[in-house]
Amino acid sequence: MGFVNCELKENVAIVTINRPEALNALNSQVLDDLEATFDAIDTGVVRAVVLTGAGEKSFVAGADIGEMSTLTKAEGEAFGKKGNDIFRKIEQFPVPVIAAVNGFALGGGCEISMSCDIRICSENAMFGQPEVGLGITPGFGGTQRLARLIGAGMAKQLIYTARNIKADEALRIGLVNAVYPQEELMAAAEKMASQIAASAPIAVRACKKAINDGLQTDIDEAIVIEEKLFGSCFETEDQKEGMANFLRKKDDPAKVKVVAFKNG
Ligand code: CO8
Repeated sequence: MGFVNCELKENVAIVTINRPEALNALNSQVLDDLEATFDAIDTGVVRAVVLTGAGEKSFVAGADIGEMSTLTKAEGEAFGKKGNDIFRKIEQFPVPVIAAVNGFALGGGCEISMSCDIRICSENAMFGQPEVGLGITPGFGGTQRLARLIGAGMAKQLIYTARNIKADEALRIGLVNAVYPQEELMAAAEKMASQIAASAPIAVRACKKAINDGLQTDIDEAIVIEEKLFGSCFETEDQKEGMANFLRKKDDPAKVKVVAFKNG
């Protein structure tokens, strides 16, 4: 599809933002293609998504500065909403999304990575919110998600100074979970996605919802969210089979088997 490719590898979808001539910068068309791609993913089959950028230089170098340069106040707000709606869709996507950050993740690029569940990156990755250097604020969720991920103090420092950081610093402050040589990044992302895909899918979805929804509320409500989602797992085939397998193992270790969880 246009600026976004989607490849299915068993239960894992690999979504690639493909505008390398502009370092995968997000213009309106890329955002539309991204939304259509996520809408088209069959979550009855797909159990994890890997999001990356085409080429070896850039994940996403930001929102398209040329397109933004002439926006009016109202158009700027509408463009911010367009990006935010799509990034929120990714954040709330029923199955986990891993950002495989293969280079620049600046402005909207850092922001889209933060709407994913997990970030891993290559050694040449560079993260940052350079917007104040362009006379704007981070407008695709950066002022909100960066503070939630790495704490308000560090987020404010990075945003106010517009300083870009390399992979090792991103790892140190908890913005990414791991750093790999460029040539190993996609294999690592796909391996992690396959591990997620091998887990009980209803339980994984419930975990994502419990963590995301729980983080938006106080601990008392959050615990109730967890209880309800925990309860919803019982009487699924996966719960019955997962627990029966454990009990079989205890009874006779020779009966151990790898459970092929279904979507049920
Ligand atoms: N927008 C448009 N085009 C871009 C962008 C971008 N963000 N980034 C790179 N490109 C284009 C360049 O213009 C260039 O095109 P051309 O070959 O036609 O001149 C091509 O990609 C290659 O880029 P460079 O030649 O600049 O490559 P370098 O290796 O020299 O530099 C950099 C790479 C450092 C990444 C450099 O391109 C750069 O600084 N890019 C801009 C990074 C940036 O500031 N990103 C933040 C943008 S603002 C943002 O994302 C706001 C999000 C919220 C929006 C809310 C809306 C209301």
